[in-house]
Amino acid sequence: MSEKINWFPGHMAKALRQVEEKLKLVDQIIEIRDARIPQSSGNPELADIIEEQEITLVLNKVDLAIAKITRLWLKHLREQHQNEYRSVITLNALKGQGKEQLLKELNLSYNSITVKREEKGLKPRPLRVMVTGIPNSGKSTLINLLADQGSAKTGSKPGVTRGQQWIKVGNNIELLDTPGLLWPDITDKEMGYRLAICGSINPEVVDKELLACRLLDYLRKLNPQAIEKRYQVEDVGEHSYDLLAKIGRRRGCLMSGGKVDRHRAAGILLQEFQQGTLGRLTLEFPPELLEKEDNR
Ligand SMILES: Nc1nc2c(ncn2[C@@H]2O[C@H](COP(=O)(O)OP(=O)(O)OP(=O)(O)O)[C@@H](O)[C@H]2O)c(=O)[nH]1
Ligand SMILES: [Mg+2]
Repeated sequence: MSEKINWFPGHMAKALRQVEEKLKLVDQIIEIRDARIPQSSGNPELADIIEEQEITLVLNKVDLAIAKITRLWLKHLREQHQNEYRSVITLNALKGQGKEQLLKELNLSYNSITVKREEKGLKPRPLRVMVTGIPNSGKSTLINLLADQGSAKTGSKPGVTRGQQWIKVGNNIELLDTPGLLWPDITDKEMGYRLAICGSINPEVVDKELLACRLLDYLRKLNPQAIEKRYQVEDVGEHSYDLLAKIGRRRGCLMSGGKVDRHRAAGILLQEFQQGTLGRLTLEFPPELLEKEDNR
């Protein structure tokens, strides 16, 4: 595999320019991250282009992350990054856990811009919020949750939303759906793997077998029962490459001559993980937790 993960499709460069253009029009930003990878799912380019708008950080897909670690992330982000974010919220955009808190935040912002406008003698207008984040993080799903209707197209692959779209939430809020953004050079390979494992980078541009092995490394450490139960394999302690072959054999991924088709097995494993069938997993940890582990 090359030094950099080369995944930057042309439409994303355009999407970044469009986000920059629309920034002037919005009052606030909702930045969505994936609760399984709170660090890698934060786009460093976003911080560079946002000027005065306040950011509400949403850790989405909490149903797929390990709850205890999410709580630590929440504490870390609220305490160590309080100057960067207006608030940090956890969400399950599919089921709606966290919706009320998010709506409360947005209504508070609406009240505050309305008061400011009144002071200037201006009529009230809806709060304009840009929803941004990496591909597949759940931006369109969040918008549908708040708007109570299927206005935004969603899908399990990255790059579903291709253009921007304004969607109304009641009379007071307007949300701008935007295409997922990544940054052009992902030089940290491990970060790239984690993004691809969680479905934010098209798996076709990364080595699937390698990704599956990385995923098995994480699962083995944090949720080994998930592999044992799902694929009926024992001794998950062995090397991930061999474990992948075992899983392939269990799933009937065989080539002529009876050799295991690891590529197909890797596809199954990644898909099942991304669908949540393998249960909860968090791939990144707040620094406080890592320090504690180091001192053990
Ligand atoms: N389990 C779970 N799945 C979610 C959640 N939020 C979104 N999804 C799923 O994640 C996938 C991506 O959701 P989208 O809303 O299309 O993501 P997006 O950020 O708009 O993606 P792009 O438009 O491609 O950038 C879909 O299959 C959603 O059903 C969540 O909180 N939990
Ligand atoms: Mg979308």
